[in-house]
Amino acid sequence: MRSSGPNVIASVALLAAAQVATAGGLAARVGNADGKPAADAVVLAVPEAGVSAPVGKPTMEVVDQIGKEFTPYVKVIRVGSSVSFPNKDNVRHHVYSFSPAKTFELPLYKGTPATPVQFDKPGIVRIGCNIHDWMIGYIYVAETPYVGKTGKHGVVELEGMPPGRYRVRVWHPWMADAEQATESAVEVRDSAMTPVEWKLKLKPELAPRRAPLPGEAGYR
Ligand SMILES: [Cu+2]
Repeated sequence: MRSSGPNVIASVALLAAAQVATAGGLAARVGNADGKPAADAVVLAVPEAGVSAPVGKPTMEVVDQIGKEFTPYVKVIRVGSSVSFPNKDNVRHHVYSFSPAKTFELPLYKGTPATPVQFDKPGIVRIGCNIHDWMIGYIYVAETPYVGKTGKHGVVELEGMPPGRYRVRVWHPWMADAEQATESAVEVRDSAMTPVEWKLKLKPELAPRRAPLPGEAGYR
C-alpha cells in the first residue's frame, strides 16, 4: 500500500503558497478638505461578486468609560460581535443608543455590566450617557472583514484581501456628506497595496469632548 503522507504535505505546502500569493490590500489615506490627516475614519471594502471572502468570526470587544468619555471614541466591530462597556470612573454612567442599527440601554452602573451587548445588524451606532450629555461615542458595525480605522496620521492599511473588485467607502463621525457618496470600485491585485484616498468635508462635532485632562481640575 502506498502512503499518502508526502502527497498530503505537498498539497498543504502548495495551498499555503497559493494563499500567500493571492492576497493584496488597500493603503488608505483620509484627510479633511485641506488634506490634513483625519483620525477615526472607518475604511471598508466589500467584495464584489466573484471574490470569495472568508466569513469572519464575531469577537468580544470593549468600549471603556474613562474620565467621563467613551474610549475609544470610534470602535469598529464585525457584525455579530459583542461589546462590553466597563465603567472605569468612580461615578455612575447610564449608557444608551437610539440608533436603528442597535437600540439599547445600560441603566446607571459602576464597574462592568454583566451582559455584553451584541450588535447583530450592520450600521452606525451612536452611544451616549444619560448623565453626561457630552459623552458621545460610535460603534461602526461592519458587514465585511476588510475594515479598519485611521490613526492620527489619517492612514489605515487593509491586508489579506483576495484579489478582485471591491466597493470601497469611508465614514467619519464629523462627515458632512453621506457615507454612500464616498463609495467607489477598486481593484485589489496580488501582493500589492492599492492606494485609496479621500478628502472629506468635516464639520465640527456638536458636542466636543470636554472631559478634564489628567491633572486638570474637573469642571464639574
Ligand atoms: Cu456618564
